[in-house]
Amino acid sequence: MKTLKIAIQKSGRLNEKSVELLKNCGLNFENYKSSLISPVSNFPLEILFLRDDDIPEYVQDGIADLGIVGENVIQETEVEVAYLQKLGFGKCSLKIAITNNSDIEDIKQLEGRSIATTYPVILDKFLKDNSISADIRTISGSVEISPGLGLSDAICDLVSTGGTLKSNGLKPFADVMSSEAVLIGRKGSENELLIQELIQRVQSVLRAKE
Ligand code: PRT
Ligand code: ZN
Repeated sequence: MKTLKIAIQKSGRLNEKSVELLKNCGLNFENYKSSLISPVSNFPLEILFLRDDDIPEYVQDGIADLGIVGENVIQETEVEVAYLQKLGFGKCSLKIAITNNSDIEDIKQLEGRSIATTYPVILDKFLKDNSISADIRTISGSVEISPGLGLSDAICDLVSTGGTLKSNGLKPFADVMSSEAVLIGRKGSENELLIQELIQRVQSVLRAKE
């Protein structure tokens, strides 16, 4: 029997919950911070620890059979993967936010304005859907300081508690998408039986939590 591979985040907001979910599925593995691959001793499975941004492509390309990643990352990387199960953690929303003293009151007023984001693909679709043409400024991080520095009129970033927006003098203005961690798989994988077995275990862990 071929060994399955599942890709999860190596470190960050989804790591701990992903590891906990797999352990609750009865899978025995060592969770060494230094290793990139961890074999499961009681199931034909290996766990790959990766940057979250790389997970959708690894699954699409068949390097991993399964993955756990935020929906926001999947949408941004525009890959073709199968959504197998929503996992109920890592919940957040991608929002456009403006400064507390901004003159923008209606979403149409974003026309011609600049918006800083690390999610240019999703933002571009949202703006097109709303027939708005704005200047998307793609940056790699610390998006929330950009309006204060005069680099943009608005930002588009993930929000969970809203604390980061608040402490940077920003307020949420428009919802672009909501997201949570999901289990993804490759379309047309040859390991269907083992994958089904794992999905069933994941679903019974989730049901037990309800
Ligand atoms: O190193 P690697 O590339 O793997 O990780 P990363 O730094 O890219 O991602 P990480 O670990 O920060 O987030 C992983 C995933 O967690 C994201 O892709 C989302 O699906 C999910 N998630 C849930 C969040 C948040 N909540 C969140 N609040 N990701 C980021 N944030 C950030 C947000 O960008 C902002 O800076 O937290 C800040 C806002 O939080 P609040 O609580 O102040 O609103
Ligand atoms: Zn990342």
